[in-house]
Amino acid sequence: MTEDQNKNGNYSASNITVLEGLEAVRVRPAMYIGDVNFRGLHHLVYEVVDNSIDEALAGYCTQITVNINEDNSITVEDNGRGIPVDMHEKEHRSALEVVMTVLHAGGKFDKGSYKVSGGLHGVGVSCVNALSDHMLVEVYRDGKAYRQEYSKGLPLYPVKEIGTTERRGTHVEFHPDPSIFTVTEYDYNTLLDRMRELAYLNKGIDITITDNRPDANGTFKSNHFYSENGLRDFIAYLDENRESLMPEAIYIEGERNGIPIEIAMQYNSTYNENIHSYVNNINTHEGGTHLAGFRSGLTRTLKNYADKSGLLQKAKVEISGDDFREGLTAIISVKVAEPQFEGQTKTKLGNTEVRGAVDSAVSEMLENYLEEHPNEARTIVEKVILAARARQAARKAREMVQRGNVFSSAGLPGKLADCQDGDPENCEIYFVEGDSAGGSAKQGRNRRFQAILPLRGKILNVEKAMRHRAFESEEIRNIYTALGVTVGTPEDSQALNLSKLRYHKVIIMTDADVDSAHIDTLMLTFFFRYMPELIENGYVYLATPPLYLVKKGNRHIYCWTEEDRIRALEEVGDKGVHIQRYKGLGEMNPEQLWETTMDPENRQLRQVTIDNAASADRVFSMLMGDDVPPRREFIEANATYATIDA
Ligand code: 0RA
Repeated sequence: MTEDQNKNGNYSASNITVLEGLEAVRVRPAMYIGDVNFRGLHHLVYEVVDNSIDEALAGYCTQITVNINEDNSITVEDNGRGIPVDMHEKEHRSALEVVMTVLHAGGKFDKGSYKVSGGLHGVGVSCVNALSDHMLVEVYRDGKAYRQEYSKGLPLYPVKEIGTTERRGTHVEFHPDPSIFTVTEYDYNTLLDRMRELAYLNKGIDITITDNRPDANGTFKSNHFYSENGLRDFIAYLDENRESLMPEAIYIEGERNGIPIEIAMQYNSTYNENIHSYVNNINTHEGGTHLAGFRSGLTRTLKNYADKSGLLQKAKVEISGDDFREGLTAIISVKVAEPQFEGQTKTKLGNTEVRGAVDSAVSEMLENYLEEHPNEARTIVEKVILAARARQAARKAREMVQRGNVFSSAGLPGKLADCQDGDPENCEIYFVEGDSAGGSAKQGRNRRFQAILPLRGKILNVEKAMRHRAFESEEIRNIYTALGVTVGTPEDSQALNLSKLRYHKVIIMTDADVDSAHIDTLMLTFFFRYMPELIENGYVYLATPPLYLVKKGNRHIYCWTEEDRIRALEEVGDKGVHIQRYKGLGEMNPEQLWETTMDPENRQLRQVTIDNAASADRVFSMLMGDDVPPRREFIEANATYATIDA
């Protein structure tokens, strides 16, 4: 505790509290920021930006800039009021120091309104400070500039005045502590997606993000976001590659029982439901009461309208809740004073009062909309009727899928080479492209815990297919039956029952070429649209076969990248060396395939995660939709998966 600082040069109770707090964060960082890997690293930025967003929502800030610096430190600047710097009576130090060093100090300086943004973990800037080997804050307030610096959360000196200024606002710089994080390099696209999302969710704020690390061509990236129309702009962005059925999105903005509610929705010609929900700017992947309120309000209002219009009786078809959401893209954003987050990943809103608030806002505004827009109303009802008809066909197909699962092994696909272990936790299934690679994999595998399902070429592009077509596809049915999962609960007819999942690692294994990248994308599209729970729980992986084998005498070095290859050549010298370029899995014999790609000791599995669901949604609609030119551009520009962090 020798570094503990106090104006009087001695310890006080509050100093000790600070040290204990910071120590707790450094000992168990994952408890505060989720993890110490890629996600946690990026979470630090969101935590700092959230403070500026709060200042903007309070009405005092219009501009936020984010910079990734050359050393992978981050600078966040805003033009808000600036963090207060006056002396804190009890604590004998500046308010700024308290905000920066005391866990959960944010609330002590209440701005008169509740804190609306706030990361999933909502841990505050002091937590970022504790996990940074260096942090610097400058405040520009009342014509003066102030500064303080920290290391691992401890101030290096008391807050000092550094001069006069015309500016107003806060400047925060931090460098994540490499002894804490397993990954220390920031990904521009990940931060970019989040800044874009924040700009749409909080209209009227200017957000600029810049990457000051030169890329291979020596250029720098910078993007500016500003949304005038909020969620309406967000919908237009998400549906850019889909064919809209309406001239503009339906928009709802208002407040119910003190809960601000903003919703935009639009029907398109696809068959997918794309609903993204947010609470206090946090994406609630698992939904919750706000989503339930939206669904019930939407269903009831549209059903009433359809009944009244007489179109329904003519169609003679029974409509279910799902039918109202086919081809619907919607964003629901609510601000809740004391959100209760539940669920496996703590992204499900539990506050019961929100359900009725959203339901009533949706019903009232949608009713007005339908009255005032009879043409759009008719389009929607016709779309719903089509969906209901397709659903009846889909149910038959789906029942076939589910019936298969009742007879355990007897019902498994003939092509599946199953494993012996009965505990799903230990088991893996490889989806392998083509029968020849499938053959190698079957011979090379460890049959105790590894199952192989060869896939015939390209699976159905589910982005363009109606649901019953997907369930009719033999390959897709094989995937369901092999995995053992069933679809549909009384609550949600599209939910996946994971309790019967037979393998906790679902591995896509394809060649390392462009065609295979397309197969990977088709598979991932299928998992993203039909089994998102599988990805969310971290069960989906991509296998990575090596690109080269460098051989000299009896030395064999497998190489996964160009750099690996260069390093290998340096190691063995290039005299008498033989380099084999693997064009496909089929070129490897079973032993090689096991050694390089399947053996848990040596293989490099990439876990598929969804960092930003809205962005992933848009990417999939672009990659797999009808509009070919952007797809080609995208594939040419991106060797790997844009927002799918593998
Ligand atoms: C506490 C009180 C006030 C402003 C802030 C915090 C504040 C914090 C951050 C963090 C990043 N940017 C920020 N901008 C403001 C209000 C102070 C007042 O009443 O003037």
